[in-house]
Amino acid sequence: MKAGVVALVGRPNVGKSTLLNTILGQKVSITSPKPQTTRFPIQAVFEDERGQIVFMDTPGIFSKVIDQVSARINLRTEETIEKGVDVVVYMVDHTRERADEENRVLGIVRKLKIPKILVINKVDVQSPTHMVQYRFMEDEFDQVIEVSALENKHIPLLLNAIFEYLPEGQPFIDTSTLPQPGLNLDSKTFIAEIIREKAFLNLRREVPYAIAAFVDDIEERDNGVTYIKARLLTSADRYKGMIIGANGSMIKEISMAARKELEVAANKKVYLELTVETDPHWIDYV
Ligand SMILES: Nc1nc2c(ncn2[C@@H]2O[C@H](COP(=O)(O)OP(=O)(O)OP(=O)(O)O)[C@@H](O)[C@H]2O)c(=O)[nH]1
Ligand SMILES: [Mg+2]
Repeated sequence: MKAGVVALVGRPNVGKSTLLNTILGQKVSITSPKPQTTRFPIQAVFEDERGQIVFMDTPGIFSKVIDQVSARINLRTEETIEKGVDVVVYMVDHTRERADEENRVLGIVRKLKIPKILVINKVDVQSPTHMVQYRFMEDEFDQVIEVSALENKHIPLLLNAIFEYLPEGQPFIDTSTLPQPGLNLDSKTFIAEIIREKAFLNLRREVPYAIAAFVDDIEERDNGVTYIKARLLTSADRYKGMIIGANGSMIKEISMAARKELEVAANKKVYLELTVETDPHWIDYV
């Protein structure tokens, strides 16, 4: 049997969380077209007859730290990959140029003395492509695999490679004790993440980077409805206005999208009471 920890690393937006969701066959990590959607390492467990893989989805590392949020996020990623990881899956997006940012992440990964798999993602997209620039990195890796995380292409090849490099051992996470199948997140955090994803998908420009989501209460009512009380916290009044939108249209949109997804995930009716607050300490919830 094989068992170990695999870190998914790469710059923002390459598709790390999408890959994790595809491998697990369920949503465990939120995704969006905006960089640094993932803010803290998310642990999810994959098991089959070959053994157990504990995946760590990490936030994409920014080359230039532009604010307090990304400084905190970068640090978390670096700390995660420096301890207790058996195999690193380094993901790149061939549709974007390599640039400085990639070199920064590569610099961090280069120092690790563990097996490394280079995963070139988004091969469902043919153009634009900078494949040559990424193929150039292959000497530094034990194996290179081209995949489409979104379209579930070549994922079994990747799993084969991971099991090949994973150490022999017994599974060390008892998945039957996890709050949700395969996923090591409590429900408040999971719900807050779904809400934050909908905010990321709907809000423009810098607003997503000035918010945090927080769940205050989850209650199973007698009528079978799950009642959830949650808040979006933001740094400034001008953002609060944008999150609420004209006549409350934006917050309604975010709230409805989150509720729909939570209803499907929980297979129950959900009532979501979502409010927006300006909170100078919002960053403590990031
Ligand atoms: N065409 C295509 N798009 C993809 C693929 N994988 C991911 N994407 C898209 O790329 C965007 C970013 O995906 P994420 O999974 O959030 O990326 P990430 O690497 O986790 O990003 P951070 O959490 O910000 O570091 C989303 O819009 C995805 O739908 C793929 O294989 N093909
Ligand atoms: Mg992510």
